[in-house]
Amino acid sequence: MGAIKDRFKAKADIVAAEIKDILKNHGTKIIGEVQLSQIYQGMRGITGLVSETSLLDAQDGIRFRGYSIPELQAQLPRAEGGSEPIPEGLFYLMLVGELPTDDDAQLVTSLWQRRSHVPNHVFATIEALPVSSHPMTQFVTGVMALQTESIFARRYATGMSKKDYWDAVFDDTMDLIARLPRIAAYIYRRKYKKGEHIQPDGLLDWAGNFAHMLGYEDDGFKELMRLYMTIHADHEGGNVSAHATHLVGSALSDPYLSYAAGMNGLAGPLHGLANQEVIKWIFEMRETLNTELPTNEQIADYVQKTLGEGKVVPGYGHAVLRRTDPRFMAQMEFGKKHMPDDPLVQTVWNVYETVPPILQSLGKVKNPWPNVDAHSGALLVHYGMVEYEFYTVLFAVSRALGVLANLCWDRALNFPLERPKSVTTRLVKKWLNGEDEIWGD
Ligand code: NMX
Ligand code: MLT
Repeated sequence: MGAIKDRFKAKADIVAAEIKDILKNHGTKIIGEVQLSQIYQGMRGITGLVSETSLLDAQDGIRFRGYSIPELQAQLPRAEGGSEPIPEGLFYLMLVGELPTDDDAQLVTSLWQRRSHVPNHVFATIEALPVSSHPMTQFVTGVMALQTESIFARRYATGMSKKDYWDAVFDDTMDLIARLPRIAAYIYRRKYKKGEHIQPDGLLDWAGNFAHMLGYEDDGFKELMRLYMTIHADHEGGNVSAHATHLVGSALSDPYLSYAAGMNGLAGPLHGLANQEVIKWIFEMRETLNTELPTNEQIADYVQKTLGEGKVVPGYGHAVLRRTDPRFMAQMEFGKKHMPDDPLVQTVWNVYETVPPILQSLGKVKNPWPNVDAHSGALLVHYGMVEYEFYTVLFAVSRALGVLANLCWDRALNFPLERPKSVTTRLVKKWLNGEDEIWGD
C-alpha cells in the first residue's frame, strides 16, 4: 500500500499548497452570482464545492482528470486478453492524478485482493433482513455492518491528530472498495440464486472477480463489468451520491458512514435507481404491446402514455448534461460490438430515436437526451442478469471508486465542515420588500 499512499500524499501536499496560495491571493474573486430562483430549484448552476477527480461539461460530458471515456478506453491498463479498461486504473488516475502504468494498476488489484475479507457478522446482518428487501437496502445495511472495521473511527476514538485524518480515510477507502464486490455478490446470490454463494477467485482483477462471484463466467460479461465499473465511477461532485458522501464526510463521519449516506441517495429513482426503472419500463412496454421488438410508432405511443400518467421517462434527461451522455454512447458501442442483434438492445436504440423529439416537444425538459441509465440494463439482460432490482447495487459498487477517492482528497486538503446558509420564504418576502434584516424571522 505504501507506494500508492505516498504518491497520493505527495500530490495532495502540492495541491494543498496551491490552494493556500490561490486563497491568499485570489480568495475574494467573484466566480458567480446567485438568482433567487436557483435556491428554490435544486441549486442548479450554483458552483459550491470542489471535487478533484472529474469534471462534467454540459456538452461534452464527463472527463476524469481531463480524460474522456474513449481516451480512457484507449489509455488505461486492461486485463489480460481484454479490451476494456480495468477500474483499478481509473481509481489510480482519480486518486493520484496521473495515468497508471500496468504495474500501478496491478498493484491496486493486488492490494484490493489482499484486503477483501468480509467478516461474518456482515453476512449475518444481511441475513437478518427479509430476502424480499430491496437489494439496495441490503447493500447499505451490509456497509453499515462493516463499519465496525473503520480504522478512521477507531483512531479518532483514541485521539488522532488532524494531520493524520487523510491517512486513516485512505486505509478505510482501500478496505471498503476491496470488500464491496463480495457484499454485493452475496446479496445477489442470496436473493436470486437460492443462497448458493461463490467464493472469490484471488487471481482475478477486481471487476472480473466481481463477475465471477455473481456467477457470470462469460468473458463478455467480465468485460462488461470492467467497462461498467469504470464509466459509473464518478460524475463530478454535485450529483446526489457524490455530494451526500462529501457532505457527511465533512462531519468527520468515517468513510463507511459517508459512503452509506451517498448510496442511500443513489437508491432514489431520479438518480441511480433509474437503471432498474428503465428496464422495468421496457419490459412493461413489451408486455403491454405483446411484442419483443416494438416499432418506433408503438414506442412513441407508449411514451405518451407514460407522460400522460404524470411519470418521467426513465433514463432521459439530466440536471447538467445537455447532450447524449458519453456513458450511453460507450455502452452503445459495446452493444454494437458484442450483441448487435439482441432485440432488447435494439429496443434501447429505437427508444433513443423516439424519445428525444417527444421530450423536446414538451417545451420544459432541459435535456431530452439519454443518460447512463438508459442503456446499462439491456446489456446486463443479454448476459442473463434479468433481476433489474439489483442493477443499482452495481452502480453503487462502481460509484465507491469516485466518492471514496474524493473523500481521501477532502481530508488531505483539510476541507472543513460543509454548512451552507438556508433561508425561509418569509425572509425572502422581506428581502423583496426591501427589508434586509435577517433576524426576527
Ligand atoms: N421525462 C419526463 N419529464 C422530464 C424528464 C423525463 N425524462 N426529465 C425532465 N422532465 C421534466 C421534469 O420532471 C420537470 O417537470 P416539472 O417542471 O413539471 O416538474 C421539467 O422537465 C424540467 O426538468 P429539468 O430541469 O429538465 O430536469 P431536472 O434537472 O430537474 O431533473 C432529472 C433531472 C435527471 C432528475 C430528470 O431529467 C428526470 O427525472 N429524468 C428521469 C429519471 C432519470 O433518468 N434519472 C437518472 C439520472 C442519471 N443518474 O444516474 O443519476
Ligand atoms: C451521475 O452519474 O451521478 C448522474 O448522471 C447524475 C448527475 O450527475 O447529477
